[in-house]
Amino acid sequence: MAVDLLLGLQWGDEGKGKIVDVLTKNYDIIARFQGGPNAGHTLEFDGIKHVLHTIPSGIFHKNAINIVGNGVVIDPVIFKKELEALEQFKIDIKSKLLISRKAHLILPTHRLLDAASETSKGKAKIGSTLKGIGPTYMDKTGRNGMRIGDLEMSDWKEKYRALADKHEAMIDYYNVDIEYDLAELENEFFKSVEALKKLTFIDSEEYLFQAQRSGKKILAEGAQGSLLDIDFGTYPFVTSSNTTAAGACTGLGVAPNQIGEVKGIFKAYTTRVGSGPFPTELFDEDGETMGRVGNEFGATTGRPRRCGWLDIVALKYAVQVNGVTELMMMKADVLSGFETIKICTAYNYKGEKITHLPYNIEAENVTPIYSEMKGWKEDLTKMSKADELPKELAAYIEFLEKELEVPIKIVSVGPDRTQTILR
Ligand code: 2SA
Ligand code: MG
Repeated sequence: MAVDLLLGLQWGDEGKGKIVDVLTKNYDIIARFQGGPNAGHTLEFDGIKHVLHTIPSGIFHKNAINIVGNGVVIDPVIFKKELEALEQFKIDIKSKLLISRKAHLILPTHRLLDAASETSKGKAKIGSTLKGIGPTYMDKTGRNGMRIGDLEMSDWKEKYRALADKHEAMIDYYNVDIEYDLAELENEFFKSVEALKKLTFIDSEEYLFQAQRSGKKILAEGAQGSLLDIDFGTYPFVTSSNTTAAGACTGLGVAPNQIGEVKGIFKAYTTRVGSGPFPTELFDEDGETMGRVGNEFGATTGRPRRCGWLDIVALKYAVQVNGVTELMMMKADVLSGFETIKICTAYNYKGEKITHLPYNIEAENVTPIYSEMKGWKEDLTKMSKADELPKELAAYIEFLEKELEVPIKIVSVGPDRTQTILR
């Protein structure tokens, strides 16, 4: 049985949480494969709005098993808070939420190192979420990290101490002014580890292998977006994991020939939070309108997101890198009321017109070339069928399908589970 993927095709915040929640009824297992508490996956149903960070977005469905895969990095402190926020829903966490022993741990000093690194960069900072993501993946690839499975060993506190001491020396090296009380942070960390240890740890690759053999339907849930991928994103303004399709293979232990549908999700416009190039970014009233109507604030940090028109050049690149087989367009409702909709179909790159994503997309090298389409005025949020959509939006969708050469199967017209149109 194949493993389907759901991935963000832009700079994150495409609406992955909502779509996983909508799709979970078709799956037995939802598995996160990369990233960590830098993610903010927002779900809305029955008048409730809930933000998940590390826990997969299938957690609200009675029958789905949720797996935190080996490619994920876990901060016990944040994880414990996520669990506490779920208590009101009376979910049987012990059987519904399984954690890979190979997932790496974010230590308090990883968070401090993230802050020290960002502070030392000044204006050139990445705009990280300060959750310790970069330093934790550095320790993973540097072969110094601590894993969930270590917590089952008797000497994990010694391992912890050695690594944390090394981190403290590294923080000193940065020579920046960050204040912290490590004893207090560690106290909270150790308490949270005890809470985490009550959960079910598994050899997730074996679990998933057996699940595939017995015909279980599995959906791998991506975090962040393709343009934040450590290899294919706008480096160095990226996150520290592979957010693209290949990341699901390494982050779960799923063989490439077991990947089925690749569901790519994008907003009808573009947003980015944090630093880095963004060719179609708007600094005018239109950008302000998108941010306000779309409520574009970081779900983890609350930072305002930068907004701009849809960038087909970048989107096509993401479709190709991921091998997307189905598209899902989110937040179409936010574009209602724009007289004209602009779509970036090519770049002027150092004086030449190009339609692929070049190595360097900094503003001094790239100017977007736009096509324009007539906008629509109708409020979409109460619509439930594809044939109700205004003809201008239908034309926009058709244009995108032609450019991207992949069908758009879902159009989302609001944050709630029910505001989802299937095509
Ligand atoms: P990090 O923390 O090291 O992964 O940051 C590196 C860059 O990756 C960006 N990044 C994100 N971009 C969009 N959404 C993310 N999740 C949260 C959300 C972010 C928030 O859902 O809104 O609340 O601010 C996310 N996580 C990481 C980050 O902005 C850096 O540019
Ligand atoms: Mg988000």
